[in-house]
Amino acid sequence: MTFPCTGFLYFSTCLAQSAEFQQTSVLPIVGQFLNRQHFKNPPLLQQGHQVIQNRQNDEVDFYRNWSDYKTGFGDLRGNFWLGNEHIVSLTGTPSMLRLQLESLNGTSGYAEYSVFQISSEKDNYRLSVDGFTGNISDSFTWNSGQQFSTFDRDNDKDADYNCAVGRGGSWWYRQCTRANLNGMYKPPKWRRGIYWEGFYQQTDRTLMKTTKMLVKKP
Ligand SMILES: [Ca+2]
Repeated sequence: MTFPCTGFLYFSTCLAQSAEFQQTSVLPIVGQFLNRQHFKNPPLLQQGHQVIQNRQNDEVDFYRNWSDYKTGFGDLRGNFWLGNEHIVSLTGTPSMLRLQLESLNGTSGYAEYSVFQISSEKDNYRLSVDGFTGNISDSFTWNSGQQFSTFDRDNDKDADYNCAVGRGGSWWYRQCTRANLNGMYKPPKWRRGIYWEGFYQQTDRTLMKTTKMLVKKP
């Protein structure tokens, strides 16, 4: 028997089987992601969690331009960025962020932020994040107040350097960052790789095997 792990059914059945997603809210957003012409009307999170970023292997290139990060890319069954426009909608009401990280050597950790919001594109998706708890370092609050950057839209704080190019990813770079979860799928000893300061030092700088970012409602 073939399990119907495609499209909307994938999220409503397959993904929901894992313990961490037992509370995941299954939203029409999944079908819309797969059907880009509907992206202009993103639905809002109603309850539970919404995964906004997931990485588990190198099948999807995260070194993408502004437009791709705006609308989202990848495969919702694997590696993806949900899209900044969707995150704006999701965080339009009070939201929390949870990050789950796992290194190739098996070390895992999490961080939670009781405040998470990004502003509109007019303000270059500026980040507001605060209220850290977790069992890894806080490597994200430092970026709060900073606008989003991609290699083709340099909004970072370094006038002489393009952090997105230098770090091989897209993030709320400042000058530049202590976390780089959209970096290249390479070990953090490589400057453009995925990393989370503090965590990669705990894990002997091995590859960050999986990352997950979830928006939660308090
Ligand atoms: Ca710059």
